[in-house]
Amino acid sequence: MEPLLVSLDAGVLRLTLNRPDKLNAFTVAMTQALAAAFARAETDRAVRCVLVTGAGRGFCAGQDLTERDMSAQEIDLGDGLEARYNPLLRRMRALEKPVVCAVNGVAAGGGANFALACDLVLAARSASFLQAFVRIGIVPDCGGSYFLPRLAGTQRAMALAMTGEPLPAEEAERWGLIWKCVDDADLKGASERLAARLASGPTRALGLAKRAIYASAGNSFAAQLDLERQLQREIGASRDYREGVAAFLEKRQPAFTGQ
Ligand code: T3D
Repeated sequence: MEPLLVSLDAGVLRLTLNRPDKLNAFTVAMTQALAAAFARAETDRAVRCVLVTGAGRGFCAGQDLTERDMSAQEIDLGDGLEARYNPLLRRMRALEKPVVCAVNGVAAGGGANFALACDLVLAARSASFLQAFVRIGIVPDCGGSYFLPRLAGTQRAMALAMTGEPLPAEEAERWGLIWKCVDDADLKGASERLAARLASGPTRALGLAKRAIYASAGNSFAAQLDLERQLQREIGASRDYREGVAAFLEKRQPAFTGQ
């Protein structure tokens, strides 16, 4: 069984984590397939949005714990992060195209933080986010210690990391960890509609907006204004900008091509 299902249709690259019996826990093969899919999204102009979800009742239970050789004298967990997870997360955040995540069930450990690394996160009402790391005696990784305090504040981040208690999707929405919680039956439709809308948007402008918003965490106000000027200068040369203004003046919907 393929650990990751990949399909491209109408500008949307759909990635489905596909180990439903193991709640889509990450294996080496799955993270390698994810890296390849995001590499494709970088270069394939037909890809204008990425939509990630999980097969079955869970979204992703983090690293597959059966892959570790627990009989080894020394275990270097940093190796897996360096070789697979960190490059994947950097790649997702740097991709100048929107990445939508539809969290269909429990998202635990690296699975929760992989979801939070996506640009827009929708979750089914029955889903939950679980910083499972403490339960097995390790620290949050896959960007969790970066995302959680920024999105939810230090106290909430600390509580999630130190208790390992599941955070229900509705609470995750109230805390600003995710964009929206929807009824389970609506998750597929809502995430498909969002992805389709983004895939027919002004792709370059969406990508540069993503760059600007992520850059703001490390920038002063003055530096951010400079960045906005630089990006606006760049996007002002795009075909989509001309199309957007023409459509407004002609009182019609714009037909953006992503150029
Ligand atoms: O190692 C490194 O490289 C460092 C990097 C770490 C990144 C990480 O992600 S560390 C965190 C790893 N994940 C966890 O610790 C979570 C482990 N899973 C759970 O705590 C629970 O499964 C859940 C709370 C997520 C869900 O519980 P529940 O009761 O709904 O389902 P379940 O029965 O526990 O799981 C269903 C099956 O999936 C079960 O298999 P079985 O017994 O039916 O054959 C279970 O063993 C399997 N499964 C769930 N999570 C994992 C897993 N198998 C391997 N690895 C998992 N992480």
